Amino acid sequence: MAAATLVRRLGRSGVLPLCCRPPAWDRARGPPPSPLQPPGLPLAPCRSFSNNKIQVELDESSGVAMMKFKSPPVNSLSLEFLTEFSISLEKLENDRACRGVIITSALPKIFSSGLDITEMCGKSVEHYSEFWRAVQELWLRLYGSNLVTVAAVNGSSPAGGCLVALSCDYRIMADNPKFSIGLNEAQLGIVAPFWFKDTFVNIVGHRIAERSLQLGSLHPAPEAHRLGLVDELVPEEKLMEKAAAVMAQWLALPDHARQLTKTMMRKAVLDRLVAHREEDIKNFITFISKESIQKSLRMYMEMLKKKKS
Ligand code: CO8
Repeated sequence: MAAATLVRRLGRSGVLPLCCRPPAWDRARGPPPSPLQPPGLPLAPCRSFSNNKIQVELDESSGVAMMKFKSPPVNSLSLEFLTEFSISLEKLENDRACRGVIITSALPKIFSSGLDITEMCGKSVEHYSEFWRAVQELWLRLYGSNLVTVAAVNGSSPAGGCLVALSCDYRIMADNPKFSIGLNEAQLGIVAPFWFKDTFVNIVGHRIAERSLQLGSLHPAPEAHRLGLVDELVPEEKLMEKAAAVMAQWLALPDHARQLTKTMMRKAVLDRLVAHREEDIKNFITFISKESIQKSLRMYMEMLKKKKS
């Protein structure tokens, strides 16, 4: 399906971030079961849906969904990917059987390479506007989700990929110094917008964020853990087991108390973008349309290609 059609469909579906939606804590649900399948029991009922970019499996007995990015070569966040991602989250959010989602990658070594740079190069103003709205939409939906969100970061995660992880409630990363994570926009000659920065500051604090953003640092996994950018490091083969255990811990609390607390912590940041959304799109278009910025992005893409040869 064309990305533009998906975006229109998303618009019609009335997707709203947590700050604008009625809370889900009035959903009558029983006590939280364990997201780990007990050994020896028949497999729990599982529902799956999948699109070109993302595969989702919901274990109905635990209420935990597994979302896997599967867009080779590097899970870059194209307009189509962002739209599919928002639609998948919306489906889970509206599914009474779902209480939490673990987000990971089906590709080896890469969680997500961030925003698809080709979407920001040599395109029309209308395209930039549509693309940036989709980036905003995804962040509002993920950062404002009522679900428990756990990122199982099983590979490198620059820029927009890092934002996806930062927007979750908890981050577990594979303990491999070759995998790095961070908001490296400055290295591309571009600037992370205020809501990327706010999300980052809320996790690592002002000083670390200030230095890391100015330098466009990509932090190898052990350093990211030391800075608090990721909550835990585990050997790669234990990543999913750990993610399931963390999920069980978070789901052991009553949804309403956890959700109200999350809203209390995140609402101001979400509201800030909601209040300045159109202005933020205009700023993006003005910035990205500058010839000097276009040149920086082209040079960065060339550098990526040269690195291979
Ligand atoms: N967008 C588009 N294409 C990409 C991207 C990307 N983000 N990343 C990689 N690619 C392409 C490469 O060009 C290459 O294409 P081809 O095969 O045609 O030459 C292909 O994907 C594979 O890439 P690599 O060979 O580099 O793969 P590796 O496995 O060696 O490395 C990495 C994977 C580590 C992900 C590496 O590709 C990399 O570092 N990529 C760049 C990541 C990056 O810097 N992303 C930042 C994107 S900007 C963003 O997310 C926020 C922008 C905020 C905008 C604010 C503006 C105001």
